[in-house]
Order: sequence, then C-alpha cells, then structure tokens
Amino acid sequence: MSFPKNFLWGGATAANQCEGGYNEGGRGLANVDVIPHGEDRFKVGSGVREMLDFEEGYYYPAQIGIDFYHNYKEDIALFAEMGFKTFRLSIGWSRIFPKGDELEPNEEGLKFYEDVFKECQKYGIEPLVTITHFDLPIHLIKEYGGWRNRELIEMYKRLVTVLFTRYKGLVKYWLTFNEVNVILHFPFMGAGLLFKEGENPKHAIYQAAHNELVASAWATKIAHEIDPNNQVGCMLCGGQFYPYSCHPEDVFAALTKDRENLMFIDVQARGYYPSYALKMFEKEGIEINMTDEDLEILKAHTVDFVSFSYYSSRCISTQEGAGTSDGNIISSTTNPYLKASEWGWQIDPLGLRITLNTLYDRYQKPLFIVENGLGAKDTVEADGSINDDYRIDYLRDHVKAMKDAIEEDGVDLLGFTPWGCIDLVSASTGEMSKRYGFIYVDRDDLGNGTLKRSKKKSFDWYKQVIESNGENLD
Ligand code: BGP
Repeated sequence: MSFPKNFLWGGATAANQCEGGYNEGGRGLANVDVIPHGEDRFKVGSGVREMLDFEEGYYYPAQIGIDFYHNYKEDIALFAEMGFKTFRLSIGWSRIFPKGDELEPNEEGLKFYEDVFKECQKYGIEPLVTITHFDLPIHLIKEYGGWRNRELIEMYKRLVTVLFTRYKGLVKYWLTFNEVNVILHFPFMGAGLLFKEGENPKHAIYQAAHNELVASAWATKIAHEIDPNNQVGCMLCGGQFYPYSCHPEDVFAALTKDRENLMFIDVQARGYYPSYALKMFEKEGIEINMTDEDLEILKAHTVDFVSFSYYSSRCISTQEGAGTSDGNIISSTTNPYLKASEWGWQIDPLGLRITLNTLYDRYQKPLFIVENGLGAKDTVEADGSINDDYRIDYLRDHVKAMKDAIEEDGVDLLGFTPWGCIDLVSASTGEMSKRYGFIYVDRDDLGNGTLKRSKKKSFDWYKQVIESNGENLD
C-alpha cells in the first residue's frame, strides 16, 4: 500500500471564487469583490488600476460565484458521495469582521461557517480551512493601506483568535495565507496593495509580506494555545523552476527564481529569513520595519506542515528567443518537452514529484498538495453527460507521481485536494468556462445560467480513486 491509511483525499475551493452572497449576512465589501471579469482584471489585481468599489460597465463574478452560500448543503452532500475525507474552503474575512478593525465579530458570519463545518462533520469530512485566500476587507485598504501596515497584524490576531475559539473541535487543519508568494505578482489581490506615484512597489511588497509572515507565526502560536490538536500550515504557489539548458547561467537563474518563492516558506518553516534574502534586501535598499519581537515569534512558531499548489513546473532561460508560457500567476520560459492546457499552462506530472522532493528535502515537514488540476472547457452532451477524459488523464498522471514520491522517495504526504472540485470562478481570468470540477455548474462567463449542479465523468473516477485509497486509477 503506498498511500497511508488516513490519507486525506478531498477537494479545494476558496470563498471569493464560489461563495457569493457578497452583501448577505452582514458581510462587508472586500478586495476580491471588486476585481472584475474582462481585460482590466489583471490591472486591478496587480494594483495598477485602482478600483475600490463597483463601477458601471463591469461584471464582478465574485458577487454570486457559484452561490455556495445558499447551496452548501447540496454541494457537501456531493463531496461526501465521492468519499471526500477533507474539504478545503476559505473564510471571507469581511463576513467575520465586515470592516476588519471592529472589536466584536459579526455573529451571522460566524454562524454561516459553523453550519458549513457541522455539515462536513455529518459526513465525517475534515475541513481544511484557509484563513485568508486573497481576501481583505476593503476598509482595511482604504484606511490602512492594506498589508503594508503593521496594524493589520493585530487585526489578523483578533480574527484568528475568534476562529480558533469558535471552531474548536470542528476544525483542526488551518492554512494561514493562500499562496503567500503571490503577493509578488498580484499585490492588490494578494495583500490589498495599491502603489503611490514614484513609490518602489518592491519596498511595499516586502514590508507587506513581512507583516503577513509575522501574522502567520502569531496565528500558529495562538492556534496551538487554544487547541494543541490544531495543525497549521503555510501555503506556497509551487512548481519547481528548471534551467532551460545545462549552461551554468541557466542553472543559477533557476536557483534564483526558486528562491524568490521559497523565501516565504523558508521563513514560515524554518523560522528566520535566509541569508540570500537579507542580501537581496540590502542590495535593493529595502528596509523592512522588523522588531525583535517579530524575529522571536517567527523563530518560535514555525508551521506544522507545508502545503502548496501545483499546476505545472516552470522553466527559465538566460538566452533570448526561448519563448514564454503562461502558468499559475508566474509565467515561464516554454519547456519544449511539455504539452500545454487550453490556457497555455504546461503539463508536467513528474514535475510534481520533483517539487515534492525538493520541498521535503528542504523542510523535512509533512507536505500537503492543496491545489492541482486541469482548467478546461467542458461540453455538455445532448443526454446531459460530460465526458472529461482529459481531466481524468491529467489527474491520474499526477496521482501516480504522488504515489511514486511516497513509495519510492519516502516523502511524507498528508493529503491531496484537487483545485475547484466543483466548478468555480477562475482567479486569474474571472471566467467560469475555465473549469476544474468533478461537478459541473451551469453558469457562463457573464453570469447566465441556472447554477444547477451535475456530475461529470471524473466524478465517478475520483470516487473510485478514493474508495481504493489511490490503488485503482483506471
Ligand atoms: C491559484 C489560486 C486559486 C485558483 C488556482 C487556479 O493561484 O490559489 O484561487 O484559482 O490558482 O487558477 P485559475 O483560477 O487562474 O485557473
């Protein structure tokens, strides 16, 4: 048997991409609400185009998402039918603290997640909760400047204290910040950052990142104090960089690109800034407001496990003319040995095994793959069936790679939650047509459709994978 008996098979979602109910239950407005579908999405998400409220002429897919807010019972029942052991979802911060800086939480918001967790408990599904998946109350951006402001650490501590206390006994697995390194590429979406004229964005980004890392360490401390059973993880937007050639300059470039992302996990898993990061700050003139207490907290409260998303490996060349490919937020030199998805993301199952090994060698902590999957267009046949063999093929190859990493390499892997187990809004494009789910949701890119759920062919395939604990992949 390669997968451990208690391996956590499941699926992953995020509040801003599926929940909807943006103005219900006392919820406040958040950054993720005002990032529109269409050509301005990237500009808004990266903080280049300021949009702090809904503007006419735009469509905002997060407002309704797939309306998980009203359909969670039906959705969780379908997850249970597939045999999920775990379900990854995130908390909308502005549901709990509508403005973010209140002293008292919003009971209606707390009750919503309590109901969701109890529904999971009914089926023996262990929730895996991302505390913030790109979510930030808009008030904290307007009044405080987002995560660049240290005051947010206190607000985050208040948020997590409320969550750990209220959900004690219902939730054990927590992730502090989704894809913490994405702040480098999507700073408004990742950390509520907007840049002032003449400001060097890098300075604000690394200060905000530091504040998040410290907040994350505090969350780990508080989680363990409130319930020693709590397990807290960090979350990397993962995928190893390959050198395009064996030219030493390409090899060094790949090392450098990996460090850009791994720096965050180095801090969260080892408890201190690596020397290459301190040298980079010095060279770039980045002065981070970092207190002695911050350094103590980082050191004393490292994470229990390391989680990551993996869609593809990445590649880097120092020579011109190699061509670039899109990927999960971070673009890359095109790898001539790999095929790509309809959205141009290259497909590399062995890259997952490589990434697992790198992370395990580096941190020696249990790993958790909390996102993986194929974004593809699906066709609903006349009889209602959806034959997504391409998705099954992608997932089968990646499960095999996980299996090899466990069986052959001895990697300690806690679980696997493929992304968008039910179709939801794409983070990068705002589209619905970029589908990842085992469950189809009738909704299009502009919000038309009945929201009806139906099972795809991959639904039964995944059910059998879970039933056989990863032994039957055909
Ligand atoms: C990650 C995010 C998810 C998710 C996924 C797929 O970056 O954590 O929120 O959306 O990527 O990306 P996309 O939706 O752009 O296809």
